[in-house]
Amino acid sequence: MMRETYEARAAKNSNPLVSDIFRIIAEKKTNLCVSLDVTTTTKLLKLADDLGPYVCIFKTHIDIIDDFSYKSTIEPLVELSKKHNFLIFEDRKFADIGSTVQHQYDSGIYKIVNWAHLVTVHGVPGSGILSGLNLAAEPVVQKIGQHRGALMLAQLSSKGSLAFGEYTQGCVQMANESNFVAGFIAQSREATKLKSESVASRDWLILTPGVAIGITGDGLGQQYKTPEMAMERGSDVIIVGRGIIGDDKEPIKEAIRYREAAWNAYLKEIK
Ligand code: 5IU
Repeated sequence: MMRETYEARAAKNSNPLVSDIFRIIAEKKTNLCVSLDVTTTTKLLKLADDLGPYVCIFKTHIDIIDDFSYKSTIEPLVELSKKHNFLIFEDRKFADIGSTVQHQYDSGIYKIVNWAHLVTVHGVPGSGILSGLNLAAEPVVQKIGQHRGALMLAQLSSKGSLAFGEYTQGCVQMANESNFVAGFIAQSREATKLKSESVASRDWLILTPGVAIGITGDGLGQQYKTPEMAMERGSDVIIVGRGIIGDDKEPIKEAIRYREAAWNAYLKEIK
């Protein structure tokens, strides 16, 4: 599948967050997002510092950190994001009505909107979920001058997922009608094209999880494809967790390997 360069897409995209991401990818020559699924602040921060130079985005599940505190977990993570020029993506998978997600986004102990550039969102509740999140984001964007955006869960990598066909199409329709959406979590770009499209599709950012080299699953439903397969299906950024930070891995060595695999796959396809 032929594609335009990240630079060209950064210049044309009307969504400033998506432009920023394409620019970071082009500058750092990395379309790798590492999923930091660890349970202590020390591990999180060490990996963010060690792997920061090799990624465009770090994905977090902040609610699995045992010793979480805003001051000792988030503040240093934000400093590292400036040091290494990466964005932070909290894989929160919001799934409630607009009013509830608004508070889940800006309140509680995590105050996700203050530090996460991207968050994941389910389409199940309907478009009010995007309006609620956008309401929480507006004052923060104003105050700190950073952009915020949602990635809608168009497709999952796990076996038996119910997110396909008409459901996926419904998510894309919802995304089209909201400026808060930056793109999708999907297994292929094709899935994010509307079948009945009258307006030109936006240049969505596509992130693909379920990527690993030399392994097909994890015994809990995860289904892996290689970086090359993800890129061939039109992904912009591969998301890798245990392939890089698994217990038996050397994270820096693996990050370099996955980054190279995904970047070379991109270079093969550019116009
Ligand atoms: N993740 C998936 N598949 C999905 C979605 C999210 O694997 O469809 I949506 C998350 C889960 C985990 C990471 O945090 O991405 C993948 O980790 P591993 O590379 O360790 O399987």
